[in-house]
Amino acid sequence: MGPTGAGKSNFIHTLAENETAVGHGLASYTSGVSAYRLKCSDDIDIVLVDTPGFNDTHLSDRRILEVTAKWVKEVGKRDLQVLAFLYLHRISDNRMGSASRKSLKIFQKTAGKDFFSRVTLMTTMWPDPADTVEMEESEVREAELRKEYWAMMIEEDSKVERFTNTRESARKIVDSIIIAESKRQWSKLQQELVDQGKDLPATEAGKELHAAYEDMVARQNFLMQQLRAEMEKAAADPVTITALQQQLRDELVKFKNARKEMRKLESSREKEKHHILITLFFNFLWFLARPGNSPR
Ligand SMILES: Nc1nc2c(ncn2[C@@H]2O[C@H](COP(=O)(O)OP(=O)(O)OP(=O)(O)O)[C@@H](O)[C@H]2O)c(=O)[nH]1
Ligand SMILES: [Mg+2]
Repeated sequence: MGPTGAGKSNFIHTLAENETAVGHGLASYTSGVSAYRLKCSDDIDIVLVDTPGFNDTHLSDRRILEVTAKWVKEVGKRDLQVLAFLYLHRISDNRMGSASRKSLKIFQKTAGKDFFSRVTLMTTMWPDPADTVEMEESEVREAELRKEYWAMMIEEDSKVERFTNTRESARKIVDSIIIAESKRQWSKLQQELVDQGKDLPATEAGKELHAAYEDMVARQNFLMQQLRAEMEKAAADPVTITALQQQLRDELVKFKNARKEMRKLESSREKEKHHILITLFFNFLWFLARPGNSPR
């Protein structure tokens, strides 16, 4: 798992030397969950699962979580468990942007704290070691990730690995996971969906994404208020007004989209509760309105 363009498909492609779809350019690539079988030894086969990354250019984050959850649930029903998670991060990113932070938070809720010991935090896109300046900068970023963003997971025994874009490097990482995995344990999302029968919005990962949409809706709202205030000030300047109107229209589209996605993520149980209350209320009104019950 990991944000779009982190190198998930490329890692599997390098390891399994198969027809995995690897993206080119800046657009997101993988749109569904796909599984690839890899023979590690005579008696060990592993299945590598590729997922679409958050902040995809084509799919909403809600859809991505849904697609992933569906897969996790299906395999869970067949009593198959996720053995380990690999979470990928581009070391070439020179700052931890909001998209990467959101992706990490949702991932943490997907795995659950009890599963952190089975997570490998893997950095991709390492520079050529001969480029000492780039290498030093990347190492500083890796130290920062360890100290700040990944600290809580490392404390719970998540591993940190560097992927250097070779088959040997990929194999070394997978081998260390296989060696470490002796105990069976369910990931948080799988426990919630299969064992506890929760629907996606009621899971920790679903709630985290809902909170991210809430923030987005509030931010968009604030931006629109600012634009409206600016329009009032610029009332005498038609060119500025036209430009601000266009900006406002764009923000409104983003606001509506975020609100729509957020509502879709509202627990169907919550909706059910509201439905029951409304039905009870109308039944009560109907009871009052019956001739025998009408006030004298
Ligand atoms: N140099 C280098 N390039 C990489 C590495 N990992 C991925 N790439 C390149 O980065 C681009 C994106 O990689 P993908 O594997 O498609 O990314 P992804 O995480 O699967 O992205 P989505 O499918 O959109 O979620 C591709 O052009 C890869 O070849 C790496 O470690 N080093
Ligand atoms: Mg991909």
